[in-house]
Amino acid sequence: MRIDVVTIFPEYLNPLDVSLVGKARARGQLGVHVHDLRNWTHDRHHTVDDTPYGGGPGMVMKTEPWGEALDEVVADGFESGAHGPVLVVPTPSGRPFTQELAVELSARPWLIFAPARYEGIDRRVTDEYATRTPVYEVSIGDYVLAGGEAAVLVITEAVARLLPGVLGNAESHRDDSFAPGAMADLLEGPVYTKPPEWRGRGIPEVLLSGHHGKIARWRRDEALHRTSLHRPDLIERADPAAFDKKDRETLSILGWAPGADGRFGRTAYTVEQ
Ligand code: 6GU
Repeated sequence: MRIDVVTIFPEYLNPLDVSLVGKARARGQLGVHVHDLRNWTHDRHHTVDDTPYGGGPGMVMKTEPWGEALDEVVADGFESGAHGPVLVVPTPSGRPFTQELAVELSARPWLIFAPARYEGIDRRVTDEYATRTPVYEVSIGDYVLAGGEAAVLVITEAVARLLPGVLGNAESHRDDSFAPGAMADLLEGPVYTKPPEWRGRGIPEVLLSGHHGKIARWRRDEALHRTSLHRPDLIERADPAAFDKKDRETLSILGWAPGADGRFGRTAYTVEQ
C-alpha cells in the first residue's frame, strides 16, 4: 500500500516511523510519503488559509495550494507505478471511522490524506477531486481536534495492521472488538498474564483450569458484562440470533431482556456494575 499525506505540519506525522507502521514501512509492506503543503504556495508568507466567504470565525484553507499539491502528489504516485488512489479527508463532519471502514480502506492500494487545520478546506477542492477519484470524508469521533493530523495517525494505524503480513500473528485480529466474526460487536473483557499473584491480587481461577469450554464461556460473559457497561448501544443494535442460551442468561442477570422484535433492551432492573 502507498500512503501520501499532505499537511502544514509534516513533523506531526513522525510517529509513522515507529512501532507497527514503522516496521511495515521498513519491510516494504507500506510506503509513506509526507509532503509539506506550503511547498505549493508562491507568496512570501506561504499562505495556506484565508477568511471565510459569508463571514464567521476562523480561517478556511485555500483552493490553490491544495489543488497544486494534490495534482503533483497524484501525478508522482502514478509515475512510480501506484494506481487506484482514494482521497481521505479527516474532518469532524465526516462519516464515522469504523473497523468496517478500516477494512474497506485496507483493500485499496493507495490512500492520499488531506488533513485540514483551521475551519476546513474550501469545498471546491473535494468537489473537484471527487470527479476523478473516490473521496472519503472521515471523522474519528465525537469531539473536535485542532486538525486532522492525529486522525491520519489513527486511520493509518488501524488500516496498516490489517495489511497482509503486517501483524505477527495472523490470528491476532480475529477476536478484535468490532472485528466481524466470533466476538462480533462485543467489547473484549479483561486479560491477565504472569505472575499468578501480584500485590495480593490473583487471577480468575477458570483461566488456570485448562478447561477450554469454560474459559471461552467466561470470556464471553466478561465481554457481555463490559459491553453492557460501556457500550449498551451495541447490545441494543445486535442481531439477537448472535446470542445463545447462555448469553441470554448472562444478559438477563445484567438487566437485559428481549423485546417484541427479539432485540434486547434494558429491563427496569439493572445490576450495579
Ligand atoms: Cl478527522 N478532525 C478534526 N479536526 N477533529 C475531529 C476529527 C477529525 N475527528 C473527530 N474530531
